[in-house]
Parts: sequence; C-alpha cells; structure tokens
Amino acid sequence: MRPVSRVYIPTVGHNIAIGLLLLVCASSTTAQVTLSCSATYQISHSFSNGAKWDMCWELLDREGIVYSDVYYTTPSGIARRVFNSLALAQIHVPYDDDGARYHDVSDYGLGSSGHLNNLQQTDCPNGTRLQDNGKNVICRTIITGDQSALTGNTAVATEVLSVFSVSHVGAYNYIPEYRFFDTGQIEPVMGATGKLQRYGSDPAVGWPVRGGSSPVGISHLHNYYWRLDFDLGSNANDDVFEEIEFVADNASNNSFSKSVNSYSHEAARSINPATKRFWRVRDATETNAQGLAVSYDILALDTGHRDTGPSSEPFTYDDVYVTRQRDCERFISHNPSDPDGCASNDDVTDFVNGEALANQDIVVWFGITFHHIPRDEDEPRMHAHWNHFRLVPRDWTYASSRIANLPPVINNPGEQFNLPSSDTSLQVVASDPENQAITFTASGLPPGLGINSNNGLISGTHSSSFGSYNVNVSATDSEGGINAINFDWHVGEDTDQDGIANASDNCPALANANQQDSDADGEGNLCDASPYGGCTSLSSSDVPKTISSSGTPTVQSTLDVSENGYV
Ligand SMILES: [Ca+2]
Ligand SMILES: [Ca+2]
Ligand SMILES: [Ca+2]
Ligand SMILES: [Ca+2]
Ligand SMILES: [Cu+2]
Repeated sequence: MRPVSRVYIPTVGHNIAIGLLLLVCASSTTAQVTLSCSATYQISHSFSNGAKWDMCWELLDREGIVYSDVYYTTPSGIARRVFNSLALAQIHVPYDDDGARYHDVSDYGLGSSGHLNNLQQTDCPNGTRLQDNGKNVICRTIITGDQSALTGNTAVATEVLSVFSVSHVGAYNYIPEYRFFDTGQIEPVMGATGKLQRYGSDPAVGWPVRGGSSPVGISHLHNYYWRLDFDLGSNANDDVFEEIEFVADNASNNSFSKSVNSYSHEAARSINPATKRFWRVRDATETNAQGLAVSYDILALDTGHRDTGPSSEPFTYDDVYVTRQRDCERFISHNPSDPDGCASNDDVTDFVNGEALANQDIVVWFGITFHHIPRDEDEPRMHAHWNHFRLVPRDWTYASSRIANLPPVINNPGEQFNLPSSDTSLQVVASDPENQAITFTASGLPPGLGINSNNGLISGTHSSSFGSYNVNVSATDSEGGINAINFDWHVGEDTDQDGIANASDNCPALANANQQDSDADGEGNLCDASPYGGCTSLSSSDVPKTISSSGTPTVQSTLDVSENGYV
C-alpha cells in the first residue's frame, strides 16, 4: 500500500515563491500552478469570477479517492497551495445494540475494486466522469453554491466544483464528495444511501420499519473522519494550529472577548458551543494585502450528535486532532502496522503523543457524528443522509472574492456655455458605491480651465474667444475602478445658447442648432420671414381647405410643415 501523503517537493514551493515575487511587481499577472501529476490525474477549473482550483487525485484501496497538491488561485490571480492531501480517515459505524462496530475505510476499503462503483452517466448528470484504468471513479461537475452576494440589486450565486465517488460497503453506498467554491471555501461532504444493514427485534435500540426481515431497524452511529494535511503557502512546515473562542467578560454575559490559543504541541480538542469555539490553520509568514496571516477556518456544522464510545474507542472522545505529519498515520482507528513507527491497531490518540509542532508539517483530523435512527422512509432503499463541515478562507484575499469592485458614479453636468475671458467654476459630483476615495482627471477642457484631481472642481479663466469643446471627465476609485462622462463646453457670445456663437449664428436670438437655411440667404429658416426665397409668407389661401365630397380627393395646396422647403 502506498502511503497517502507524498513527500513534500521543495522545488514546487520554490517555483510558487518566485511567482509570488513577480506578482508583487505586476499584481494582475495570473500565477501558473504546476502540478506534480500526469494530466489524467489532474483536475483544474477556472470560474467566471476569475478564481481557480488545481489539484491531483489518486485512487487508494482503503481511502478511496485522495485529492492532493491542492491549490486555490484568487480572482486577482494569487495562487497558493492549500493542502498536500485531503483524504477520508475513517467511517466508524457502531450499532446501538453493540452487535457490530464497523471501521469501513480501514477494514473494508472504499477504493478497492470490490467496493468502488463504476459510475454510469446517469450517476453523474451534467458532469464528466474521470477514469482510473478504464473505470469511471469520479464524477466531476459544476453546481451552484448556497452562498450568494448582492452587487447592487443583483444576486450572484457562487459556482462550485464538485467531485465525488461512490463506494458500496455492505448494504450501504457512501458518497464522499468535496465541494470547492469559487470563493476558496471547501466543503467535505458525506452522503450515505443504499439499504439498512442490520435489523433486530428490540425497539429500544432501533425503530420499527416496514420492510426488514425483522421488525426493527437498529439505530447506529456514522462517525466520519477526514485527514487534512494543510500545507498553506510555499512553506509546508510553518503552519500554525489555533483555537479561537469567545469568553464572557463578566457574570452578566453581555460582552465577550476573543481568546486565541496557538498549539505548540500535538493536541486533541472538542467543540464547545458555549464559547463558539472554532479552529484555524494559518501560515506563519504569508499574509494578504492588509498584512493579515492567510488562513483557513475549520467550522464544525453538524454538532447535534456526539459519540462517546467505550474505552477501546478513545478516538471518539474528541472532534479535532492536530498531529505532526507521518506517512504511516492514515486512519483515525485501525491503522495497519508499519515499520515507520506505527503499530498495528494504532488510533489517532496514539498519534497525539506530545510531539512539538513548531516548524513541522502538521495534519488536522476532523470528525462528525450522525446518529441514524431508521425510518419507514428508509425502506426498501433509503434516501441519502448527508453530513458536512466547512473550511473557510480567512484573510486569504484582501477583498471579497465574489463581489466585483464597483466604479464611481458621476453626475453629468450637461452642456456648458461661457463668455470669453470669463471666470468659471463647475463642480463635478461623483460618489463611490464602496465609499472609496476618488481621483478625478479631465481631458478636452476649454483653454484656461483645469480640474482639481481630489474634489472634481473645474475652474479657471477662459483664454479662448470662441470654440466648442468635448470634455471627458473620469473618476477612479482606490481599486482602479473607473467611470467617465462626456459633455460639450461652448465658449463665445451665444444669446440663445444653441451652441452657435452669435457671430456665426444665422438666428442669434432663436435656438436653432441645425442652422437650416433653405433659401441660403444667411437667415435661418426659424427667423427668416420668407424661408423659401420666392415664396411669400403663408396666407390663409395657402392652406388646404376644400376636399370634394365624392371621387378622388384632390390636393389643392400644400404646407411645408417640416420647414425644409419641400412638401
Ligand atoms: Ca505554510
Ligand atoms: Ca505524534
Ligand atoms: Ca501539513
Ligand atoms: Ca442661435
Ligand atoms: Cu445509517
């Protein structure tokens, strides 16, 4: 059996470090992730928000599908390693009557040929099946996440890369799934379906069901465990495990203070709802643009059930374990013996043996318990029951990875008219949806005017005696979001403000921007007493007023209603 965790390859980290240095100089450059596996065993997906996940996968007899070399690239193009490997560490199923206590991953194996399903296309609707030696072992698909963001009034759903396999062990089908969100979030998920495994007759340890060979389906626990070999950033050996909780400041319980404990040595920890306890793994040196350590929160979600098993199952006594990485430490229980220092039947409490964690490659083990009480709905084949927990990036990016920055909004002041040599000022008003600072620039201003880049005030004394200028004003926010407006600015005497200076306006007192002059006599139609040359002005006899009462109507005269000299 190959060990689940491969040796960390320093050259990969070295390449990434170079990529990050380049990013400091050109932050829009997208870093390239180089995976250490062949194309057949690579999964890469780019999302519409610009984020990307890259990873390798492999099939192991016991763990089933293991995902390794897992990288998240932020929408702004910063690629960082998250995991060396992500694997199932046990499915432990003790029955309430003590008639069976299964350790499915270590003792039966989710990946062996007798247990791992060959997925049909109907098992993988809208997805792509990935093959190992001709067998369809993974369904890879894109689904819509349950998070959404509001951009203005538009809700934006997250996109999620889902990968799952199906393994049958006894009467059960297990569905280990991982959901990789475009936000960087990861949800390890486990579904269980198939058929009830064990029946009995004592309703105290189960529930009556209609289809079994005996009248009672026996209640049981599904204790699911994952092994998370976090390797954050370019250095696998500088990750720090922290426990964070919120402690009441006084007996009145009306204010709470954050308390952070970094673990210097291996530890076994439990949830504590009263203190809202959670854990995170952070990098010791790498930070986001604000200088905060890049990290992942480990959030327990399904905490309603708890297994406290017999003394032979001490691994059930805690929910989270942090240990030094060792290849032979693969399962939460029933580990095989290994010359590398693991004894037969070791469990995770043997691995938590006081070793220091500073500057070591650390591994986090996480468990969820679901108490399955059979229902009539579980017969003859049960609906899947699902459990999950969540790994959420904290300070991995500087801004939200989902909500795009919105550029400033500028009010367009409209057409402007000024006299030559006049002093003028015009306030351009802009606002930023995120209230970021705005910088103004302008081009095409009439000679003599300038814009204040900080407040958008255009001012100055016109030095041109006459002209029309198309002015462009742009406003840029602190993240580079930019918007622009255009308007015309006229300089010169223009009594009717139609944009044509009096000196060249063929109707200086009447606004006629089109300057129509049908008889070309220098007087615009609008102010010309005889706009069509030889014609005199219209009289009542020019207006059509007789239409015969029978036969074809005859047009007696016509009226140039469009003022262009034609009828
Ligand atoms: Ca690290
Ligand atoms: Ca240890
Ligand atoms: Ca690690
Ligand atoms: Ca005019
Ligand atoms: Cu069950």
